[in-house]
Amino acid sequence: MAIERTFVAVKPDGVRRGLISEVMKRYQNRGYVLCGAKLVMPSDALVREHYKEHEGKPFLPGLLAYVGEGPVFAMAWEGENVIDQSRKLIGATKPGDAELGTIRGDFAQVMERNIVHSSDSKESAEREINLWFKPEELCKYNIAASPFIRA
Ligand code: 3AN
Repeated sequence: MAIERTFVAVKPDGVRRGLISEVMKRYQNRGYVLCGAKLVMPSDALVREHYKEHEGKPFLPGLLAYVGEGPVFAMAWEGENVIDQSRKLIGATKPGDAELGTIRGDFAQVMERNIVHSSDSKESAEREINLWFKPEELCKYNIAASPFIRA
């Protein structure tokens, strides 16, 4: 267990459905610390780089068009084991497999409009935070409730 940072994004469907605050609320309720946040109209190059692991997959063009349309609400969150925990908060990639109570389980129906992204490993978290944020856009601070959240 360790304090980590992860990259989370509300995708264009989530932004256009007015779900930014709903997504943020779930991370804040859990006691995670918001380190960076911004609304972005991403360039094609940025979206392509973000999804480079999917190069060559048949769904990539549709994925690039969906996310590339923007806006994307990009966030970095910090907390205990947050990379894995954030994946649990968002739920399974296929909303039909996502548990109720997760973001995708509560708000999405299909994989092509699944509202949020969250890094799936330490390496992806570091890569994605560096891709979407400049170092000066990230803040390090303690929230007032931290003594009650972490022992
Ligand atoms: P996750 O977003 O849960 O990390 P990934 O990284 O496997 O899932 O996929 C990234 C995004 O690509 C998904 N959120 C989804 O929008 C899309 N995607 C993944 N697999 C498929 C697929 N088989 N068909 C259509 N879209 C897909």
